[in-house]
Amino acid sequence: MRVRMLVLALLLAAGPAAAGDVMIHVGHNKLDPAKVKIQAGDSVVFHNMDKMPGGHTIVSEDGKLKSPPLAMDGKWSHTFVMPGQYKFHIKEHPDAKATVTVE
Ligand SMILES: [Cu+2]
Repeated sequence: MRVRMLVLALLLAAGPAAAGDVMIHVGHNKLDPAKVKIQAGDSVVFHNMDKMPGGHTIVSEDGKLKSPPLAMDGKWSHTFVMPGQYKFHIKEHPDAKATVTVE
């Protein structure tokens, strides 16, 4: 009984990583996956996997969204409330692009 409650407490402590959230891995010249589809209200987490002097910065094509510079293992999360297509690239690697489709 006591063990079961502990397990439940640990599950709750794992936090509100909502079911619809997706992760995009950030690397040198790479956003992976390059295309993700989510529902309005879901979040996308950009997770930097590579060490880069000055960090990796995620920017939207229209310039409206911008992460802080992400150090190695740094994460940036954005919640998308409006349906649409959002294109991103890595500031330091402009050819590394990703598209977030919000339904
Ligand atoms: Cu890099």
